[in-house]
Amino acid sequence: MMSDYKPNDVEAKWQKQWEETALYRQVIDKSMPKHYALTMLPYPSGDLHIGHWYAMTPSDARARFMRMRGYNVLFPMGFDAFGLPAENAAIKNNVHPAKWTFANIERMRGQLRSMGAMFDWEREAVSADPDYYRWTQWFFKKLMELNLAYRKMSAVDFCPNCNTTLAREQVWGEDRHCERCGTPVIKKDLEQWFFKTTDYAEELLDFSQIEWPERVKVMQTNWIGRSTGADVTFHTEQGDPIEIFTTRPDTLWGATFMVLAPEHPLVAKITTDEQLAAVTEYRDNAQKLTDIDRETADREKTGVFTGAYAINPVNEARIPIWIADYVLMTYGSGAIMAVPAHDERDFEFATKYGLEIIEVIRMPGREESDGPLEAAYTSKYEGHLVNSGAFDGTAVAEAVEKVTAWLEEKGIGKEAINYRLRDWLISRQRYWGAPIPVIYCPDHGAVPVPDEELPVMLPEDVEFMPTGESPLKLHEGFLHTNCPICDKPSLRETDTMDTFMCSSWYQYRYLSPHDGEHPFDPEEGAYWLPVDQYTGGIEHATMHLIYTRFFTKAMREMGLVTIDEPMTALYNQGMVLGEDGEKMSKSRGNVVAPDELVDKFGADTVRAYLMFFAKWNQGGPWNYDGIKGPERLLNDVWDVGTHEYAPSSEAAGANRNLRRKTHQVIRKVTQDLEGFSFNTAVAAIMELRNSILDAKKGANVSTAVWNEAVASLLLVLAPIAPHITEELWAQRGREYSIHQQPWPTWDEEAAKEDSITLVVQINGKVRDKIETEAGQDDETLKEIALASEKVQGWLEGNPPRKVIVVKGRLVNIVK
Ligand code: ANZ
Repeated sequence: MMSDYKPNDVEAKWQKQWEETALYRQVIDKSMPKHYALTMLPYPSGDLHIGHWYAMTPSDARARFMRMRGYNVLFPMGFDAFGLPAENAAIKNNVHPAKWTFANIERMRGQLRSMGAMFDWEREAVSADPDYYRWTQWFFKKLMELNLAYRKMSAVDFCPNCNTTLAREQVWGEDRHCERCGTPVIKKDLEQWFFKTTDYAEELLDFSQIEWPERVKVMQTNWIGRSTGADVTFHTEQGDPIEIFTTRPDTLWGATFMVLAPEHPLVAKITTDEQLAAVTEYRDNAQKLTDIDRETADREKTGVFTGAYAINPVNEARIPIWIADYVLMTYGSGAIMAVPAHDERDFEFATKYGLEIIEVIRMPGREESDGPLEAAYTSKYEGHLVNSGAFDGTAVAEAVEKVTAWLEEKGIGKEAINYRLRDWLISRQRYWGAPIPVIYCPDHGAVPVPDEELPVMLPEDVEFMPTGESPLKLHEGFLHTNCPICDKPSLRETDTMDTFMCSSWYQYRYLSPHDGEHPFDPEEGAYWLPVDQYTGGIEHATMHLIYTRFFTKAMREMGLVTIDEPMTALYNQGMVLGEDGEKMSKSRGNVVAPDELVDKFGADTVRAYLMFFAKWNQGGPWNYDGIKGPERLLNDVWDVGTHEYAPSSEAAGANRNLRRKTHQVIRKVTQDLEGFSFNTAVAAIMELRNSILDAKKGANVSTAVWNEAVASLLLVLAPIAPHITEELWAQRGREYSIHQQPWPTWDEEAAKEDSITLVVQINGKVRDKIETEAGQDDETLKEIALASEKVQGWLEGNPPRKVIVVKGRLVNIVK
């Protein structure tokens, strides 16, 4: 039968009506509990792909569900509009990044509307709008005031051929070459701005106020990387202090050499003439590697002797000082004591270069006479100290604490904590970003631009071709200004801000995107904050989600918020892959285009399919055959919803069954949507559809039961397929809008299965079948089975060896 369901007509009609009636306008209403649902804002690449649909439409269904459950739900949308791709596209096609970006945004707004999501467009925020970046700049100044922003020399990746600095994602391959021209990248030192994320390292490790996936918490914890140990001061023979950080002060007596990072400032001073050439060459080579390369555990260890010696403060031993790239300048103090007997890297290094290995932790079962160690013994829990003076015999589990106390007493060292987390480098030598609002005065140094002069506008007439400099440096009108304090001719900062800065606070700007007086309206903030439910991809587990937490804590310091965390709950969706199971990409030709699907099937079917085809947090391959299931579902719903039901004379026969299914499905969908289990929710709705189709065919239920079933079907489907349900709701003469109806509740009594047939097996053979009440727990079912006369007969008075209940329907007895 051809259905007269025309999704495109239905969808256009309701999208228009929703807009005209401001159905999704979300305003403060203190009589209702609030729910701030946020999904990660897109980058305006110009085309909404299926990944956006996958991230956003289930989030929208969840937001709609919360609304029907009686919450005042805010669900905003915007664009993370600054960044490199706009500049690259501009260089390639010779269009201005602003033009490219805003044209893309316009196109994507239309595409986003086609989803039928409940976005409140009046709350839209676009980070490249002067109205927005004015506040990004204002936040920069606030961070300066709080001493959370500072300037420091730091290395950037630089392509000597393109003559430009490169972002991390523009450096490719193991040989670290330029994405554009293939030339190996070098490091260049520049003065850059940093935010002190490290000030919050400890607080960022505390997840007690947020319900985030374990995986994200673990990734953040590792990213922050807290280690406890001791700072210990060694001295060179000449008397220069060398500070080291160690997590194992208990192994100090086993330190047989020291290693400095090749960039360590002391290297130049201590290197002997004989070693100078080798040291210089090694240093130059180390420059080319990233910290990540250098830390890779399975890289062969290399290094060079400096010719100098240090004195171990605990036993006055004279030990050689080497440089090696496995020691990083960016961690601890950039120098280590090497304990080859108990550290794997040091063991490998000592073995390679013939350096001394002294065992200071004796593993249980090992004897003095067992000969040299074959590998580093690294346990912190088992064994005792040897060759360690007064500490000989101390259990290793207690040794760190005891030795640290002794070091403090002797004034050689002290307890210390180190973090892997680095301060956040926010300077970008790029055009398409928010200008850093600072003026450099010859007398006053770095002076923030006064508030009344914000925003520092990004000029449009800029040569942004790669030249090796920040493009704004070449704009005379932008560059030259006067000092806000003394009016002397001064220069503006010409770097722009990392776009992660823009996205660290966008959830606040949504609250009042047109506010000219504050970054966000405090009244809106008091009502809506924090975000109750955030959804987005796992790829943001560290950077974005650490930056926005840092930002919120800093905003608390600014007195702007009273919350400690930006987002109470987080849920990560998976990814839609191509039909071939691979990541979608143009070159593979496996890209699924949502616009075409919407034309062909309608947005509701695409939404239902995306929610149905896989568990949302897992994702999986797209399947064109698979979409037929949801397509049929919506056609059937249309069929049922538009059907004039007339019960037959002996109707009511199947009342109980349809009512039961209705209430069971309401219960199931409620629980599933609560837990983001969209696929099982759609499956349950399909079951209800089946039961309704059966009733339709038999015309064997009462009108009341039929109406309840159909209304419930539409209500539970409304968050998933918002247009068709709205249309059928209206056709059935119900009040506008279905999306403002209370979520249906279920009656436990009605949902209860009447009875089940309990199958009892003994040693795998069916021996009895017992009719019993449904929904009893396993213990009760065991008792019922064992009480059966037939079973007792088979057991012949012996207790069973084992009784297993399977799925509440089967009892397996082992005799
Ligand atoms: C001596 C020692 C003996 C160490 C031993 C370990 C085991 P985590 O746990 O990651 O914090 N280290 C310190 N600074 C370093 C740097 N800048 N680059 C490379 N390695 C560095 O690691 C701390 C340990 O890593 C420190 O403890 C130090 O080696 C090394 F049986 O000191 B240890």
